[in-house]
Amino acid sequence: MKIIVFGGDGFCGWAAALRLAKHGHEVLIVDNLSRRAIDLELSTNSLTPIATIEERVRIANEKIGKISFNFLDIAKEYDKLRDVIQSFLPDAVVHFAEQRSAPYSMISEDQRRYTIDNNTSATHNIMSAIAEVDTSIHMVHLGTMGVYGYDDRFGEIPEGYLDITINSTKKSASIIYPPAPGSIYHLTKVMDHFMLQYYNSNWGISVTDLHQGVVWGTQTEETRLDELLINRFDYDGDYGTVVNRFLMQATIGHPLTVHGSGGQTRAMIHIGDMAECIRLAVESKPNNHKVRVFNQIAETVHLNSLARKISSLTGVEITYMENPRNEENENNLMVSNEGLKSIGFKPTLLSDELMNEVQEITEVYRHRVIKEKIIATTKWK
Ligand code: NAD
Ligand code: USQ
Repeated sequence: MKIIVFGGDGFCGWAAALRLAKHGHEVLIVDNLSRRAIDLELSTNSLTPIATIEERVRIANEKIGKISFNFLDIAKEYDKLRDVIQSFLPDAVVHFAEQRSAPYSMISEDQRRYTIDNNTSATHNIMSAIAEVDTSIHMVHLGTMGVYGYDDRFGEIPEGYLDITINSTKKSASIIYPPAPGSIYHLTKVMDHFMLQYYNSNWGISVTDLHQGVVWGTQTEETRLDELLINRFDYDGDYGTVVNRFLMQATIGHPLTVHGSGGQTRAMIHIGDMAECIRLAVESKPNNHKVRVFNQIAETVHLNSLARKISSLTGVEITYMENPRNEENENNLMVSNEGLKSIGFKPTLLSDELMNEVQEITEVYRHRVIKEKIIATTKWK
C-alpha cells in the first residue's frame, strides 16, 4: 500500500513509519519538524540523540524499506497538502501531526491557541483534501483515551460508542461516548472526532479513530537496527510521559515524581505495540458506514503501583508532589480493547524485562539529562 504518515518525525510517527515500511508499504512522511522546534522553545531535548530527518530517511531506505520525506505545515499550507495527497495518491494516511502534550497546551494563552489552531486545522485540512482528491483514502487518526475522561461512570469504557436506553421511548440507541476532556490538548481530540464523524457521514470517507493510552518505551525492532534510527525519548515536565519519566528518574537517582496521591489509573501501551496496532489498523480498512473507533491500549496501570514497583526494583525514593494538573486524585478505569485484538493485536504488558530495556537506554544517555527540566511546573490554573 501507499501510505502518508503525517507527523512521521515524532515519537510515535517515526516508529510507525518504519514498521509500515518494513512490511513492504511505500511510506511518505510529512512533517514540519515543529516538535524539534518546541524542544528549542522549552530549552529541553530528547534524551536520545535523534538524527536529522534526512539522515533518518537515508538509513531507513538502506536498512528497512521505501520511505521519503516532505517538509510541510499541514495546518497552514492547505494547497500544498492537497497537492501532496494528489500526487502521491495514498491508499491510507496516518495522522500523528498534532501538538500532543497536555501540559504544553496549558502553559499560557499562546500555547492554548497554538494547540487548538494547529490540531484542529491539521485534522480538518487532511479531511478536506481527501474529500477533494479521492474519498476512497482511509484516514487513520490518533485520538486519545483522554477524550472519555478517566472514570467508570458508565462501567468499562467501550470503543467510541455507548449503548443507551432512552427513558421516554424505552428505545435503545448507540451514541458517541460523552466526552470529558481534561486539558486543551485533549479537547482538540474531541473536536477532531466530531470532524471525522462529519466527513464520514457526508462524504462516506472511511475513518479509524484510535483512542490511544499513554505510550511508553522508546525502541522498536526497527529503530534498534541503527543508531541513526533511534527514536526520541521525552523526559521533561511537559512532554515526558509517566513511565518513561519514572524510569529515567530511577536511572539518575532522582526521586520518582508522583503527582498528588498517585491514585490515578491510566491506560498504557508500549511503543512497539503502538507501531503494530497502526499496521493492523491500516491494513484492515473499515467500511464507510460509521467511524471505526478502537481503544489502542494494552492495559490499565495504577500510578502508585507503578512507582512502588520501580522503587523496589531500583531502590530510588518516591516523592508525592502537589499535583500541577486539575485532575481526579483517584480514579477507577476499565477499558475495552477488543477491536484491535479482533484484528490480531497481542498486548505486551509492563514487565521488569521491558522496563530494564528502557533503563538500558536511559543509562547510555543519562549524561544528556537537563536536571532543571525534570519537575513538571505547568499548572492547569
Ligand atoms: P510528537 O510530538 O513526538 O510527534 C508529532 C509530530 O507531528 C512531530 O514530529 C511534529 O513535528 C509533527 N507536527 C505537529 N504539527 C504539525 C503540523 N502542523 N504539520 C506537520 N507536522 C506537524 O507526538 P507523539 O508522541 O508521536 O504523538 C503522535 C500522535 O499520537 C499525537 O496526535 C498524539 O496526540 C497521539 N498520542 C500520543 C500518545 C503518547 O503517549 N505519545 C498517546 C496517545 C495519543
Ligand atoms: N504523572 C505523574 N508524575 C509525572 C508525570 C505524570 O504522576 O512525573 C501523572 C499525571 O499527573 C497523570 C498521569 O501521570 O495523572 C499521566 O500523565 P502523562 O504525562 O504520562 O500523560 P498525559 O498527560 O495523559 O498524556 C499522554 C500523551 C498524550 C496522550 C495521553 C493518553 O502525552 O499525547 O493523549 O498520554 S491518555 O493519558 O490516555 O489520555
